[in-house]
Amino acid sequence: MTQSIQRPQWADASSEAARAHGADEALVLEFMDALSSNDADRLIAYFADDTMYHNMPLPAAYGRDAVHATLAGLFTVMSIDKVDTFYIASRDGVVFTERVDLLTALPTGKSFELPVTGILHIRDGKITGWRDYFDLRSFEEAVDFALGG
Ligand code: HPN
Repeated sequence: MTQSIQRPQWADASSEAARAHGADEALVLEFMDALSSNDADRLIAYFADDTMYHNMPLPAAYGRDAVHATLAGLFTVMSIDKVDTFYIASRDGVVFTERVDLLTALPTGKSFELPVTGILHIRDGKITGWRDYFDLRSFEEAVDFALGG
């Protein structure tokens, strides 16, 4: 079944700012599409060795092995069903995204459309850093499951 996300009223899909300009932004949109594979082995191929991943309300992961473990751990308790990137922009290898990620907590089966601002650093076609900013409590309350411990 194809999952859909209700776009916020302010998200203008016809804006040029919703489309990738340049290789770094194209890579990030490809990666955002790949997230719904929920396959840590596939996703880790996008990352450099000296990388980091930080869901800002949660502990950061440094290095490719730690990023892989974080992704694999997340996918034991939640699925990423779809990522809708409304706006994307970049400068000097730093790519800014404004998105809604449709997530499901596996223990409860409840889904939530989580607004996210994500910043990805790209070097030579690989992710060297990924930080996502979001309201963890809104997710946890909506899906009746605590990721924050
Ligand atoms: N980027 C994502 O959608 C996955 C991050 C996990 C968020 C946990 C609420």
